[in-house]
Amino acid sequence: MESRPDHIFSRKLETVADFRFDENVASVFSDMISRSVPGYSDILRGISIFAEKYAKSGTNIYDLGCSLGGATFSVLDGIREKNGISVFSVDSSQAMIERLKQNIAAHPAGNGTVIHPICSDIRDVPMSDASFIVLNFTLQFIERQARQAIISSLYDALVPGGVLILSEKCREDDSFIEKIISEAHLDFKKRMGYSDLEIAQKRTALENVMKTDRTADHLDRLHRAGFSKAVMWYRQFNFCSFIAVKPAGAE
Ligand code: GEK
Repeated sequence: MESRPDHIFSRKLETVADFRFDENVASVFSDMISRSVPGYSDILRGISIFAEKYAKSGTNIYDLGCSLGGATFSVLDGIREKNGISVFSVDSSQAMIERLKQNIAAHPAGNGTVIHPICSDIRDVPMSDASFIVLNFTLQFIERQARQAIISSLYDALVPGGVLILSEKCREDDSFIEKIISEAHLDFKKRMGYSDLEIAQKRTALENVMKTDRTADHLDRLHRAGFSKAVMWYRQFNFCSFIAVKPAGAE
C-alpha cells in the first residue's frame, strides 16, 4: 500500500498532544507502522500463512483494529483457495476506514469473499462463526480493564478449532532486560530514519494512549478465556505475536 512518508513528529512541538488515529496519521500510516514496528512484515506474512491453514470456507474472519488493512490483505492472500468467506475489517477511526475502502476497491477479493469495512469500536461489533480472528497491535490501545472481556468474547465468537492471532508491544518486568529490549527498539527506529526528536515526541504522544502488558499477562488472559493452546510464535525486540486455538471439542 502506498503511503506518504511519516514526518508527523519531526518538527519541535510546543505541546505534544495525545496520539490519535486521525486523518494526519492515516495518510502516513503504512510508512509509520513499517518503520516503527520491527517485524511488521514478518507478522503479516505469518498471518497469511496461518489464515491459509486455519480459515475455513463459509465462515467469518475478523480483523479488529484493522487500520488500512495490512492484516486484512494478508488474510485475503492466504484464503485465495477458499470460498464464501466474509471478512469484517473493523476500526474506530473514520480516517482509517475511508482509506481502507479505497484499498479494497483497488484490490477486490475473489472466490465470493466479501469484505465488510466497519467503522466501530471492536466491542460494539457482534461476532460469530469465526474461524480466524486477528487483533494486530490493537488491544494495547484499549483500557486494561476491558481486555479480558474482549479476549473472552473472541473465544466465544470462534468455531471449535478456530484461531486468534494476537500481536502486541510487550514490556518486561526486569528493568535491566526492559532497557536492553527497549533500547534495541529505539536503535531500530533510528536506523529506519527517525530522529531523536521524532522518537521522543512520539513516545510522549503515546504515553497516555498505549499501555503495554507483559507476555505472561497475554498468555494468562488467553488461557482464562479458554484458549488452552496458546503460544508466542513471533518476537522481535518488544513486539510479539501469539497464536491461540479454540479446542476442537469446545462449544
Ligand atoms: C495492522 N492492525 O496494520 N476499536 C476499534 N479500533 C480501535 C480501537 C477500538 N476500541 N482502539 C484502537 N483502534 C493494524 C495496525 S494500529 C497499531 C493496528 C499501531 C484502532 C486504531 O484506530 C488503529 O487504527 C488501530 O487500532 C491500531 O495490522 O498503530 O501501533
